[in-house]
Amino acid sequence: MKRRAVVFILMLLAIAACRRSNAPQDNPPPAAKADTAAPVKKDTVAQDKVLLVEESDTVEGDFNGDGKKERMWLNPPKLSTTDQFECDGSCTGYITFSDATIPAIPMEDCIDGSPVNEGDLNEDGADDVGMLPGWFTSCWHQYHVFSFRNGEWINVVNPFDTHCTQWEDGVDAISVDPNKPGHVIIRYMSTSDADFVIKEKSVKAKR
Ligand SMILES: [Ca+2]
Ligand SMILES: [Ca+2]
Repeated sequence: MKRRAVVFILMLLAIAACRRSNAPQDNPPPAAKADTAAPVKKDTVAQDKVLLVEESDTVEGDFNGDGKKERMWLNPPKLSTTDQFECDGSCTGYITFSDATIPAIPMEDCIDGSPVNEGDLNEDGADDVGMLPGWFTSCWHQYHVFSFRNGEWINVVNPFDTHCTQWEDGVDAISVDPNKPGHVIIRYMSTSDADFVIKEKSVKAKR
């Protein structure tokens, strides 16, 4: 990370030198100052949890509704080095937050994937967390949506079945129901249907 910062500074110096030679009357562009802040932010994420997480692998949002943005990411379980489709221990991944006061969300049977900032679906003032757990096999996975309430994570809606084709097609799995206050529309597929049709229904958003 230090090396990257050095490279970054060298690049800035090179750009500055370039600008000076081309247009000596120009003031230094304000954008350069803003850019230098980026690596510092990245360091902050790592220091908070003593974990080397690239900022690009994290997702920003205000998940506890305190008005301050934090970042989240998945800490995946360790995979077995000897057995295929097995973990070294449990296959539980943890959605982890840069704000250490927010407890991690354990995700059983989750070896990879990225949590999603779903916005404030249940209109309680905090962003909600969506998670499609990655697994070794199968195209069927349940989508989970969480809300932080009184120091605990609750399901905004019960986890619902989704198929990989709907994700590949870019279908939004959950959004606020504009016609029914306090409700969300979920888009899902039923494992009992062989026709692979995306269904949608309006359900109450818990908060
Ligand atoms: Ca926050
Ligand atoms: Ca919310």
